[in-house]
Amino acid sequence: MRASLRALFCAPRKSIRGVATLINAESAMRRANEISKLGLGKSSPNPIVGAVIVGNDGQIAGEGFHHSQDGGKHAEVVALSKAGQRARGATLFVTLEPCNHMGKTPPCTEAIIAAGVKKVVFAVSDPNPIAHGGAQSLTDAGIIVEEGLLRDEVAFTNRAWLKKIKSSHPYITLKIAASLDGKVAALDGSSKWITSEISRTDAAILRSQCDAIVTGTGTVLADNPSLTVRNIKRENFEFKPVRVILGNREIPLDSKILDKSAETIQIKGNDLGELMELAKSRAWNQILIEAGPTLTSEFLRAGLFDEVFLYQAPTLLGSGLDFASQLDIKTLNQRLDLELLSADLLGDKEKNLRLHLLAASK
Ligand code: AOF
Ligand code: ZN
Repeated sequence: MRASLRALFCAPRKSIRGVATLINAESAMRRANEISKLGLGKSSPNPIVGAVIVGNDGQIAGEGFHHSQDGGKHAEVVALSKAGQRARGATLFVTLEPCNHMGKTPPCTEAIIAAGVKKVVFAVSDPNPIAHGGAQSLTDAGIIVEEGLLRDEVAFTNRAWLKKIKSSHPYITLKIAASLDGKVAALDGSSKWITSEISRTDAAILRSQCDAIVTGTGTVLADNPSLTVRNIKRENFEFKPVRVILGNREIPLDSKILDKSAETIQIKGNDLGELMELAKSRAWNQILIEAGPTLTSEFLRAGLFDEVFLYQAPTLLGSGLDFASQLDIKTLNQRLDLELLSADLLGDKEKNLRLHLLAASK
């Protein structure tokens, strides 16, 4: 931690009855990072952002996160209005550099200056050319500005939007549910259910965080999935990611994916470029691929993925269908390496494994 931050906030200490614990700079930013995640799946085309205001008494005076169902208010403005008069002389911790532009809402820099905030600490500078320049405006107004506290952690949390804003392409998450030997179905095609209920609930959280869920006609015909988000309680949000079907085959009109519970878009053929164009035109931050071996292999082959969530059940399916069976790898040096980020055990009695992997070059 930088010396100046240390000077402003005492280190956290044990709470004595009646004396609340003071919050230090790192904890405040960590809190901002945590609450920013509440906006996942509800911020597109905008970023997820969290803001925490620490008052002169060293206590949290207000906090907020960005989501689209709040008139598009930015996190800083939500936190400032919660803090009210306590924002005067306070420090604002925010995950993204405050915006400097008149967009859907007025510049956050103006609101911060007007509220009498003394210091602003942000984690990641804003790469959006329209909004950029907040740090300079705040400095010009005499506010102490510090950048970079928990930068890597916060940038990882906001990785989808940061990728989208820099490349115009959405962040692509592949979800795979397989047996221990990497099969997504038995030889006869039966596949319901390989992974446990807890794994499936966990995967539903992934759905809730994405703007679109992509599958293939093969999966629609084999499994008749609805690809909706059910039973996810977060801030009373309703999650309705767009469902996208790729492929040439006709699907029955009464397929669940064609029901009214969310928008569905069909792309004839397997042109991933067309999907990328659609994502760009909608400014989606993140898409989730929940498809069978053919389409999953296509994304892997094309390098069109950023991360993989592989849910594995401790069961063997022998000569069933491999999730990457169409990946035409003939020799070891053609292999596709991924970076293993974490491996978690899900469940209690019936345990599954969740591997979180990143595309190796990212
Ligand atoms: C947000 N929420 O909490 C912050 C943002 O389209 P606008 O006018 O809402 O502006 C969006 C830009 O503002 C966004 O791309 C980012 O650069 C900046 N900061 N945006 O949606 C927030 N702090
Ligand atoms: Zn703003």
